[in-house]
Parts: sequence; C-alpha cells; structure tokens
Amino acid sequence: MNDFKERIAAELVAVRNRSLAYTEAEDDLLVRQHSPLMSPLVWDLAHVGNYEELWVLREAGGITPLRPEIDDLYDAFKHPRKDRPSLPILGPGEARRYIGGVRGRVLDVLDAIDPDGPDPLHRDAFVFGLVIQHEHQHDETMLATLQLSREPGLVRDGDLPPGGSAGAEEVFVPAGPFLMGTGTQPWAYDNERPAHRVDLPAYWIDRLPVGNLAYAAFIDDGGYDDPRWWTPEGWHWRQESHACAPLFWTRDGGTWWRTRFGRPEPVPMDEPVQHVCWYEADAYARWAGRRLPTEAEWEKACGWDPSAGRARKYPWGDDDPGPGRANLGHRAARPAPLGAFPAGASAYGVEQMIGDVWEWTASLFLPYPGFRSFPYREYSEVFFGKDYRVLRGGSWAADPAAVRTTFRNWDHPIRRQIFSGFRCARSATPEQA
Ligand code: AVJ
Ligand code: FE
Repeated sequence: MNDFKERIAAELVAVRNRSLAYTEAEDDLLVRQHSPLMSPLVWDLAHVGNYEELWVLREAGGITPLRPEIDDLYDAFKHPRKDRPSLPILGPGEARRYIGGVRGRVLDVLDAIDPDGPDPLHRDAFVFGLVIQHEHQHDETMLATLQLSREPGLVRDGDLPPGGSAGAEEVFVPAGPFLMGTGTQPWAYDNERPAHRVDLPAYWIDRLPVGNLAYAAFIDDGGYDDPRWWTPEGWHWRQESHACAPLFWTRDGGTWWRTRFGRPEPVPMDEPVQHVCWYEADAYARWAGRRLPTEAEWEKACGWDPSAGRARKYPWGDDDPGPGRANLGHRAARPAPLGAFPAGASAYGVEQMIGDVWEWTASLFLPYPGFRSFPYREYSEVFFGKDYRVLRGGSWAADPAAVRTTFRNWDHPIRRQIFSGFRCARSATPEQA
C-alpha cells in the first residue's frame, strides 16, 4: 500500500481503538439505556460496523452482505434512540466479533480501490473518509452517553495547556465577501458543498468562547427568570424544563459544582461554558446586549484568510492541529481554559474556534445554493429545515479527522447533553464599518 492508503489504514485503527476503549466496560453498562436521548453503547458499537459494511464492503467493494438480517436493527431511521434497548440487537461480545469481521475485509477494499479513478466513492478514498468520520462522530456520541450515565472511572482525563492568552475581548471583521463551504476538501460532506461567495457586512465576534464565569453572572443576574432575554420558544423550554443552569451544574451555597464523567468538582470558572442548549445561548447573548453569530459570520472569522483570498482548512492554516493549536481528539475529558491556544488563532485573531466546545450559531440547518445530496439523502438532506440549529468548530471530543472550518453539525435547539457552548457577536455600527 502507498503512503496515502497507509495513512487511511492508520486512521481506521485509531478510530476503532477509540470505539473499543469507550466500550471497555461491564456488559450491563453497555446494554443499559442511560438516557432516552441516547442509544445503548452496544448499539453504537455495532452500528459503526454495520455502516462500514454497508458503505465500504457492499457499496464500494461489491462484497456480498455478511449479515443482511441485522441491517434493519442498526438503521437509525427505522428505530428512534429510545426504542433501541428493546430491539434484539447484538450483545457486546457478538457486536465486537461482527465489527471485527467487517474490518477484516475492509483493508482488502482499501488495497483494491483507485483513489484517482472516476468512482466518486473511491476518489480520494471518499468512502473511507465517510466511515472514519462517522465512527468518530459516534465515539463523541458515546462520550455523551457515558457522561449521562454518571458512572465514574470510565473516561480518561488528561493535561491541557494553561489559559490566559492576552488580547481584546472582541475581534472586528471588516465587511466584504468570502468563500463559504468547500469544493476542495476531499472528505467534506455534501452539506459543506459547494463553495459559494457570501458578502457580509462588518461585525464583531468574541475572541474567545463564553466562559463559565460570564455565564454564572447571567445566572446570578436572574437571567433564567427574565422572559425578556428568551424567545417565546426558549421561554417555553425554560418553563417546561425548569432549567436554571447548564446541564450537570448544581449550586452548593455560593459555589457552582458540576458532575463530569461521574465525578463532582467545582465548576472551573476559566473554561468555556459547556452543556447549554441553543435557547440558553441565545438568551445569554441577548442579556449581554449581543447575539449569536450566523453560520457565515462564524466561518468567515474562523477560516477566511483575507490577505491570501482563500479559505483555510483550520483557523491557523492547513497543517494538522498538534497539541499547541487546539483541544481535539479527547486529549482530556473537558474544554481547555480560555486563551489556551494563541497559536490556534484564525487570520482575524479569533481563538479556540476549533475544539473545546461545539459552538451554537444563529443559523438553521439549510442547504447551500447548488447543494446536491451525496452519497445518500439521510446524512444531511432529510434534516434541512426549521428543526435544527447549526453548531460549528468541534468539541474536545471531536477528532481532527472529523473537524474543519467548513464542517457543519446540527441539533435540536433544546439539546444540551452534547458538548456545546457558544460565543457572541454583534453587527458593526455604520461608523465602525
Ligand atoms: C452530524 C452529529 C448530527 O449523530 O445524528 C451519525 C452524525 N449521521 N450517523 C448524528 C451521524 C449518521 C449526526 N450529526
Ligand atoms: Fe450513524
């Protein structure tokens, strides 16, 4: 195999090791449902193998189905997450054997494909990018499940650089066009395509994500009890949910605590706020006299290089993240302190856009002009519309292979079990522009 294929083989090994590490637990913990929002962990495990069988073995490799009778069980559209524990899904041992059996044949397909040929699944090994990113996304989902389980000792933590980089609170982005989306990133999803020109008025965007200290000030100021800050839907959610702080937070006297992977700890005031839903982010922004950035504003501030007139793969350029630029790939099981990655700044000087927390944007999940579904409608197209808001940038739990400046994530505006935070923006006044 050549270098390109060797690198793909290594990515396949890495992501599988990750999935196996998150499912190294007692069977009971793997088959149990920890929240109606999530699948049992053993469902995710077999699902990533089934997806790999469907796309790499059958579609790209033309190999006869190994276990067609289980396809239905692992079709996310046939069974909502809450129903998955009652399905006759594979047990932990069987699931590991099944996905190992699929993987055994995947390397033969990798060997056989022509990445320069005309088949769009083979070209640039797209189908391998598809399954590698898919498995990383499910690994992040598994971490959210593990967090909801409140079971201690299952998730590895680690070290992160200290925070505190100096700089202005907000960054000014001058008016002008940029290229949104991509036609050049080979593993970009259909929803990131095509690249298209977007002309934005001038705006300000926070240099850093909103931190726990600032968020606690919103709570202390009665932010959760003041309908002025909330949209009608947001206020309805607030009343129904009785939420009065980010998910996993509790107050003990004057101190905020959180439970992180089963262990209580004081909330570190210098970290980006995490586990807030879109309604909370939107309400905070209004309280602060600001607003959420649109998806276009977020992407321009993150990826556009105005002097080169081109988009970067990451805020700092096209090079891989490395430890000094971003908190990705589950180095530690938490966001890094604010200002920990001055070397990861974008061309405009905005920091921590990639990694740490997914950032809610003001935008609905909609197709770009000229969108074409590929390779299947159920990845993106069926989710377009009013039900989902876009999140950008990837969290500490996202892998570098599954994040870039153009990557779009989406979720319901009430969801907060995901590793979600936000930053604020505001339009420039005519004098500033
Ligand atoms: C892009 C994270 C919203 O988890 O629903 C996983 C990714 N698609 N399997 C999801 C996905 C199919 C998707 N998100
Ligand atoms: Fe999936």
